[in-house]
Amino acid sequence: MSQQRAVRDDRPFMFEPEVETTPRDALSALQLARLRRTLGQAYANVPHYRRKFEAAGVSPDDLHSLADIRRFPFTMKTDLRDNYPFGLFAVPREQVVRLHASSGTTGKPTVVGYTRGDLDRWADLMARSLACIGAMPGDIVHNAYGYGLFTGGLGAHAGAERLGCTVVPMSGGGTERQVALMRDFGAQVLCATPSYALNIAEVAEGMGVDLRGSPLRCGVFGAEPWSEGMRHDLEQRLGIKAVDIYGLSEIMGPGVACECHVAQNGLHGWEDHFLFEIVDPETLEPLRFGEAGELVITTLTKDALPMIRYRTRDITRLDDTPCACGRTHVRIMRVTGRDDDMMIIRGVNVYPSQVEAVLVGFPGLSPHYQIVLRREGALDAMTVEVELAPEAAGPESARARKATEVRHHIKSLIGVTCTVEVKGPGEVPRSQGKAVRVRDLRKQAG
Ligand code: DLL
Repeated sequence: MSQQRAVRDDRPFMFEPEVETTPRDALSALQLARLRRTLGQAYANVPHYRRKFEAAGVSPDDLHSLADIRRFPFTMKTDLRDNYPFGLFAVPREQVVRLHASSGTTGKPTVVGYTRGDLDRWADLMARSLACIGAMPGDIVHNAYGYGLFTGGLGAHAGAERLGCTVVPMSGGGTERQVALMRDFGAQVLCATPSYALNIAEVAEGMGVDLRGSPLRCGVFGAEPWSEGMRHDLEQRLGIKAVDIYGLSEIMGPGVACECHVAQNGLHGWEDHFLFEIVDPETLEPLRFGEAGELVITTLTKDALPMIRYRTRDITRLDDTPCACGRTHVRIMRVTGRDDDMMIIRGVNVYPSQVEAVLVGFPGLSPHYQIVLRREGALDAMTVEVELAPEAAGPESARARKATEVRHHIKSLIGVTCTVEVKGPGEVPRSQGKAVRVRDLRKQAG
């Protein structure tokens, strides 16, 4: 009971209330001091940064205000690859107690490392994020993020333990068993990618397990773009509050930013540990609060792998207006896609999340979809494969009518002409982690 009351209070439960509500000017002063230290460490200990700073004609002594960060060069994923595996570490490798890596579709993986102190701060930030999302000490946390080189599983695990929760370390896959254990243990919090959470909801329905009537209260969903429609669908099917969490391995992992369950409107970026900027992805000029562009992050407390002005490729905007939850940290609005996920179909720029926004909640459809890209002559062509809802199954002619309807909606809402294939229930592959939204057949076709 007391847990439920705390969640409904005007001032919600916070893991580190003083830091989370620090006035913005004090937060900026803290950022400046920590930024000086980080730039100094990068310059002194990482030859790559020293070379890049010197080529740009700057040194850490040139930083007098936070705005001076703009004089420093950007860091990109290619810098990590070029220095594979450990070349960007700012401490001797022996002080690195954990490695993670992202597979990457081409070439070498991106390797990241953590000192014991880095892991400690990550666990604190994840505990802070989980509490922000609505988890409470004592909750049973069912963690279906993948364990291993991916940061999701171990990141959420450490945070839940730090918050004082009981963690069930499931990882992804074996969905029927996941549902059975969620029911048997009475999980209150589910950590998963939104696409895998949808898979879990569907399997539970198929097994006749009503998670809506279970103690499950909140979903900690991230690691891939998702839409408001998907949020609504997950909340209805699971009987929870579905809350967004953001992060990336290069910066830390999950817990760089998360929504609060109070407003569910933008993700608080933890500014005592990170400096956030938005730049125009073409000109790289800084943009103001409210303007959409590429998110650039500088770490302020990472020892093993300081990142200076890391270009995330994620497109979003920042909002520094006060939030109903009382937290003062800037809000990063929902990341709708990466600029490298953008497709250009007959001259129109399209993100997969725009297609999702049309499909989720569309009468008679399930929110399972894939986008297939093919080459037709000199042009790229897009086929959207989407599934009929089980209760909407009907004759072939009904499917064809549904496909025409969806095609018209995509044309009128996104402005792009595509083919739509309506598949039978279960025919679109299910996700066990990050969903594969786009199948690109253009290269195979030659
Ligand atoms: O996905 C870390 C994570 C794990 C975040 C669990 C949240 C929950 P990476 O595998 O390095 O790390 O992928 C990072 O995933 O640059 C975004 O493009 C995307 N991404 C992560 N969270 C979100 C989100 C983890 N909430 C990349 N919304 C990022 C949209 C997201 N995209």
